Amino acid sequence: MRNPTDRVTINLGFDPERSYSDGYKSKSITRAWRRLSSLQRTVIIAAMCVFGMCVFYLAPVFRWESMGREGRMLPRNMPNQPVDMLPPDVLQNVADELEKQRVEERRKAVHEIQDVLVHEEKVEEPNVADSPLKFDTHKDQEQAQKEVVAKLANHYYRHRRPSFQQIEVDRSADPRRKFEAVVDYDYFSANRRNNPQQLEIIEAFQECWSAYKKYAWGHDEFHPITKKWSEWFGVGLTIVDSLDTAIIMGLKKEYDEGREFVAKDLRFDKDQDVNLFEITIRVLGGLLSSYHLTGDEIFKEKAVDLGDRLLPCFNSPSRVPYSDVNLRTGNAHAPRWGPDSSTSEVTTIQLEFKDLSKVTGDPKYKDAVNEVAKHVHDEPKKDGLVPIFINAQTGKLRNSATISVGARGDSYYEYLFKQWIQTGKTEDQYKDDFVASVEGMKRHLVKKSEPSKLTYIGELVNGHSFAPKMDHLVCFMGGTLALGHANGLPADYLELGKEMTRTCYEMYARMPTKLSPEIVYFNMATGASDDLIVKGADAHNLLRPETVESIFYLYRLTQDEKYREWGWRIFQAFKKYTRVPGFGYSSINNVKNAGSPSYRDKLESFFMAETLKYLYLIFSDDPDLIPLDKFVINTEAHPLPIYKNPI
Ligand code: DMJ
Repeated sequence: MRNPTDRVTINLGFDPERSYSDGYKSKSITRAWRRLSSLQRTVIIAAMCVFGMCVFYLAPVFRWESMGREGRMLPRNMPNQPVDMLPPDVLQNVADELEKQRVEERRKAVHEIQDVLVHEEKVEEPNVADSPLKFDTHKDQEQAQKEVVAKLANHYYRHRRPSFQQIEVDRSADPRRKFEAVVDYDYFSANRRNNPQQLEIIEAFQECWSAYKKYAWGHDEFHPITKKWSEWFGVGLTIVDSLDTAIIMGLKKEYDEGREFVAKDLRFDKDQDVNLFEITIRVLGGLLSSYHLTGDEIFKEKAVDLGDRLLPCFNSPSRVPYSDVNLRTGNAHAPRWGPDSSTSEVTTIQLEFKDLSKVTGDPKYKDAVNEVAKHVHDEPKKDGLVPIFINAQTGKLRNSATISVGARGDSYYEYLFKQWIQTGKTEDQYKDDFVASVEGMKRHLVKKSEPSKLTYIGELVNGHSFAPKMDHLVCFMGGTLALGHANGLPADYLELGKEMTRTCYEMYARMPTKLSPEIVYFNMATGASDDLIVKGADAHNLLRPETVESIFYLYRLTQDEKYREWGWRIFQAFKKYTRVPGFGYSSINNVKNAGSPSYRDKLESFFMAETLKYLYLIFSDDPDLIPLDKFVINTEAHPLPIYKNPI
């Protein structure tokens, strides 16, 4: 082995100790060179070539290493000597070390990609083990794999930090990553494409938005005939309620306008009584959904402020919340019209308050609503069915009240099922109560009409007398049952869901305007000529969403094109009879009078929040747009994340 201090000496024929500063001129170097023999000249040229090559190949490496390679230490065994003095074995060691580092770098990069893969799999992969959800059945496997790979690559490059030595993926850069279940989706991507049906639905949304903006901006509701506005909560309800529809439709301008309102003008410090249920599903739900879809903290901030102001409702002796509260004073009370709260109202706040606890990490919101849910769970019921009133003082369900899946009862059943979904099917008491209630419905409420045998869900007046009456509100049930089946509930749930959705569609198709009335009675007498009876006082249409909501679920889950046809016919009927050209849409008084349906002069906020959103989604071919195994959609059509554990 060679001694690292060994030298190769070449005699150049001049005194190496003397320098240019001693007065030598370049001429003397030329003279000295000429005095050398040709052998000496060849040796010198060869040596210079070798030296030059060494400098060329090794200097960049050593400059990189000696700079610490952006913070990294030099190879531990690297001697502190000039490069041209390193013996080959040392050079070999250095080269080996560098190679090891390169390999390590690659290994870490591979791990980083694998980490992303694992994370993406957690996020993206439908829970096929316990769910019969069949997304993308139309795609062949190869195409699906390509898409997954492309997505992973995109994700990886989006999250990669600029300098290669920083190998940790910084997930906090994208706030949406905080929500374990939410898929990355670029709602405002220039690459998004809408089909002609979606474009027409977007046009309807934009017409409503711009008329509201011109005449009612910042107020709760718009009246498109008189071009006036009205207040309910005084919080710009239409903006907050419909903002996530703008996001889902990819409408950046409308989203920016709404977001600016929320950031600058949305205030809850108001001497204003509000209904706990209505403001929760529309405003709290709308803020939380916009937060989840965009990751913008302003929505969370406002949601927390509102949630805190609603909490005094739960300070009742029974913990069943009062129906109303003053946003500024926190004074909570029963409704002006009576001592009871509606059963559906006290049981349709759970998804939103639990989500608020999840995003803030503060359990106080979920504790409040879980107590109510537990209380109602423990109350005696009629085969899983509940009367539509509950007393906040005593906590007792009013057993003499009507049992209905329509007004004041509807979303009790909906939120039983959706609470089970929200926490990844980990809290079976909700599913069990839902299943019990569906069995109760089958036993007491589900009937068939004459002559067409339309399946419907009637009511038990005063808790015992059957009435063949169904609110349009009940029409959410078809979609919820279908989603139940998609999440493992029995096949007859899907069948009942399909039958109910057909009946609800018939409630539109059989009217002269092709729009459903608010309430329908079903003919039970054999020999009757028509299944549907509509009383004069029930013939109005408020632009409600429940039927298109169910059509959305049925289309997503079965891909049966007839649901798109139904959705399109309903939308065309809305356009024909409820549109106020240039000013959006209005509820109407009489669906039985195609010649003069007569405007009620109100654009309900749920038309933009729900009806147009579901219609738009019915025509979406993009399975990543609000996937049903990642989002649970609240009763006002605001998508919230599905989590994996109890909240
Ligand atoms: C909406 O506010 C919600 O869908 C609620 O659950 C029932 N009523 C309206 C729409 O009809």
